[in-house]
Amino acid sequence: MAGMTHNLSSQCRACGAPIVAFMSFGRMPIANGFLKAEEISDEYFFELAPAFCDRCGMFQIMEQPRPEKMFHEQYAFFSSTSHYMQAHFAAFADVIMKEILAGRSDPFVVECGSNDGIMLRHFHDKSIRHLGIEPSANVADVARRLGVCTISAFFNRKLADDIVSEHGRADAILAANVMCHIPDLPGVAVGVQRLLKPDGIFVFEDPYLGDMIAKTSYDQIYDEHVFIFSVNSVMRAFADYGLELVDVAPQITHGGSMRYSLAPKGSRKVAPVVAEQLKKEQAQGLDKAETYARFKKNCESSRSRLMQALDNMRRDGKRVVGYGATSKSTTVTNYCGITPDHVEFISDTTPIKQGKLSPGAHIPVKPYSEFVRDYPDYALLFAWNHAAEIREKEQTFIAAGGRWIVYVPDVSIVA
Ligand code: DWN
Repeated sequence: MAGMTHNLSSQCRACGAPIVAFMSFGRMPIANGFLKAEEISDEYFFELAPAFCDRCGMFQIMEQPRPEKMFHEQYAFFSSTSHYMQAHFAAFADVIMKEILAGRSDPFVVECGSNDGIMLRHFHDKSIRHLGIEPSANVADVARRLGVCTISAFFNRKLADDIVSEHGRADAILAANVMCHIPDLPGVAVGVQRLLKPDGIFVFEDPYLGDMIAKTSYDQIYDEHVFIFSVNSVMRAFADYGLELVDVAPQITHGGSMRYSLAPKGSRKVAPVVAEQLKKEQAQGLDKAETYARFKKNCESSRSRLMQALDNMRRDGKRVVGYGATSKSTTVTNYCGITPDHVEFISDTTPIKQGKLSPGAHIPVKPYSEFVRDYPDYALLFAWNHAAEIREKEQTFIAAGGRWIVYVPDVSIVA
């Protein structure tokens, strides 16, 4: 594998059983690979094809670009761009402090993929010992400037051992929107097992498979998301490493996520909600191949309906602008065939994305001021997971006659 530009697996990354893709989204670029015009000829592509493991229920992509291609010193996603997400992570930190750390002497918290310090800064503010692990050096720098202790590295068993030698074991290991990015899940599980105190807890959250299937939010599938987890697949993946799933809690973030709490086996009571969620997953058919065949059909129909709407708008001479140059939008634009003829530009508040082109589709990304300067007829809501926050602050756009094009859970035009 060394020297290759991608990880290609025909075996389940969690249990090793053979897996076969049930559909393909086609040739896909790096989701956060915003680029300059002169970089187009070197743009990297891979095949985005998801598979479902019949044996352990793990939903995953077959081929993933090497981590260094995705997470580096020019990483384009900064967690703190959303006010709602800031509030979410403040609340997450609060729960950990109150329910896990309270009463412990000199607790130590480790966060994998700590991004710009959106969660750990709350531990820093309370002078709680903490360590962030963030491979993308530019976002890690933002965290360091806030005073958050951060190292730029990928989490694995070797790093876990190094942390134990230098700081001791952790009372809590946290991760948000990170575990689903790491292809070596067994390596993570061993690392967590070694780093965690016997009475410690590992809490992570990620986009939830049940929501993705129910809403046809296929845009959650892109290079960074090697896994889309379910309660069943997480429970099984960590069980072999002595980590028991003791609690789960659905979250509204990122269009529907799940928070998983794992602890050394037998160290905590398993909350009844774990069994309840497993039942719900069975009722939803998350363990059945036909569910994924139906998902494929739903994706195709979502694509036709969205393209029909955009083609009609183009024919009628309407201006359409994208809202939020999300990672997810890379899957949508490339899978559906959306071009700069359909979408004039994408408005985004992140400076590093502005002035560049969107991956693959090459739609210009412009600052938010361009959106406000001359409102379009329609805004294609790529950042649909932040719809509540965005629609609340864009009342003037609607008052000016603008309309949203949404595609999750259904393609529709809304005020
Ligand atoms: O797991 C991941 C999730 C958590 O974040 C990563 N793999 C990468 C990233 O995914 P994403 O890019 O799809 O995340 P968001 O949060 O949906 O991205 C929102 C984008 O929209 C950002 O570029 C910021 C932008 N934005 C904006 O321009 N105006 C966001 C808001 C709320 C706004 O008002």
